[in-house]
Amino acid sequence: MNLSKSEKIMEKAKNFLPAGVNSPVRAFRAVGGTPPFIVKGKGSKIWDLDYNQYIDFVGSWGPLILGHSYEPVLKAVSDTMQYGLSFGAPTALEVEMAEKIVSIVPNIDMVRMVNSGTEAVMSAIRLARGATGKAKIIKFAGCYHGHSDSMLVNAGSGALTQGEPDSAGVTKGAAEDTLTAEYNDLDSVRKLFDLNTNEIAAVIVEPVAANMGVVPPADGFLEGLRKLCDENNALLIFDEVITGFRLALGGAQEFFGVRADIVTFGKIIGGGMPVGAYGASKELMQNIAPLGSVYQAGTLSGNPVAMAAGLKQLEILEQNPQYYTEINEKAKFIANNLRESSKKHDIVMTVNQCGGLVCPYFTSENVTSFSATQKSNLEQFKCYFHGMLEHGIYIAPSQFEAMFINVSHSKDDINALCSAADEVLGTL
Ligand code: HOZ
Repeated sequence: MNLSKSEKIMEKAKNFLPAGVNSPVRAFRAVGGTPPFIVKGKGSKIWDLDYNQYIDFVGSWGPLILGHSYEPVLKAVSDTMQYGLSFGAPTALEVEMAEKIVSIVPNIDMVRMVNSGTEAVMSAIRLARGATGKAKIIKFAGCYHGHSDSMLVNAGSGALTQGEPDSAGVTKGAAEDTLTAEYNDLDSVRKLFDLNTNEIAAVIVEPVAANMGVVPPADGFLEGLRKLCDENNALLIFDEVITGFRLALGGAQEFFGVRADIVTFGKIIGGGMPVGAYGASKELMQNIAPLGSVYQAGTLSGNPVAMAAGLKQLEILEQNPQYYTEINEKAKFIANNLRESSKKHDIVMTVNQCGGLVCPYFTSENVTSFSATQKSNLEQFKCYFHGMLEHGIYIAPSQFEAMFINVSHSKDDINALCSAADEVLGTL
C-alpha cells in the first residue's frame, strides 16, 4: 500500500508522542483518518507534506486573524530575535504590550503576561480566590478553560471530543471547588449561589462558548451573570482566549457591553506565538506577587519575540477597524450559505454564528445550550469533515470546535468553502 508522507510520519510519530500529537484533537480520533502534517502557511492557505493545499478555517485555532506568515508580523519577529531570544529579565517590549492591551480592552488597568491560555486561566482563578478569600468557582458544562486541574471538570474542546469531560488524574480535592452550571441558564447559576452562600469566588465563562462548537450567549445571559456576581460579591471572569480581539477589538466586553472583573487571553495576543495574559483593575492586580501574596511566575513570560509578534498584530488590528465588519460579514455569508445548502439537500442542520466564529451542527434543535450541542449527528459531521478536506477545505476535526474566519479569507476562499459544502452536503 502506498502511504502518503503524512501517513508515514504519523506512524513514526505514534512511537514518540501519545497518539502522534501534542494536543488531542489534532489526532483526528473524532473523525478518523490521518491528519495532514503541515509544512507551510501563507495568507489563508496551508500546505501539507504531500503538497496538498488547503484553505485554512482553523487559523491555529484563532490567533492568525491576519492570516499565515503575515509579513509585518514576521518582520517584527525576525528584527527582534536578532537581539536574543529570551532573557528572563524585563524588556521594554513587555511594557509596550501591556500598555497596548490596557488601552484597547475595556475595564482593565494592568495585565500579567503568561505563555498560554491555560496558564492565564489558572492564574486568574488563583487571583480570584486570593482576592476574595473564597474557594469555589462556577464554570459551565462544555466551556473549556485550558487543562489546569480545577478547570477539567465538565470541560469542552478536546475533552468533549474525546468524550471525557472530566480528566483522570484530577484529584477530588482539586475538583470539588469547581461547580458546574448550564450555559445560557441563569437559574442554574442562581441555584449554585444559593446553595453556596458566601463561598463563590468567581464565575468563569467563555462569553461565546466556542469549545462546544459555537454557542452565543442568549439575550441577557452575560448581563445576568454580572448581576448575580455583584449581588453575591463574586468576581466575573471572561475567558477571552477565543473571543478577545476577535469579536471586536475590545473583545466580548466591547461586543456585548458587559463588564468583567478579570479577563484572560491566550494565543491571539501572540499572533501565532505562545502567549497568554490576564488582566483586571489595579486594585485586583495589586494581589499579584511581588506586590501581593498571590504567587505566579514564569521565565518565558513576556518573551520579547512573542511580544513583538503579538504587538505588531494588535497594532494592525487597531489601525484597521473595518476588519471586524468584514470578518463578521464573511462569517454571516458563510452561515447563510450553509443553511441554504442544507435546506436544498434536505440535511437537518442548525448553523450558529457570532462575529468571525461559525459552527454547523447536524441537528434540527435550536443550539443554545450544551445539551443541544450533544444532539448533533456526529457520523454526519465525520462525513462532512472528510468531504470538505477532500475539497481542500481545512476545518477543525471535531464537531465541538469553531470555524475561524479571518482577514486573509478572500471572496474566492469563501466561495470555495460554500461550494465545497454544497457539494459535500449533497452527498450525505
Ligand atoms: N483544544 C484546542 C482548541 N480549542 C486545540 C488545540 C490544538 O490542538 O492545537
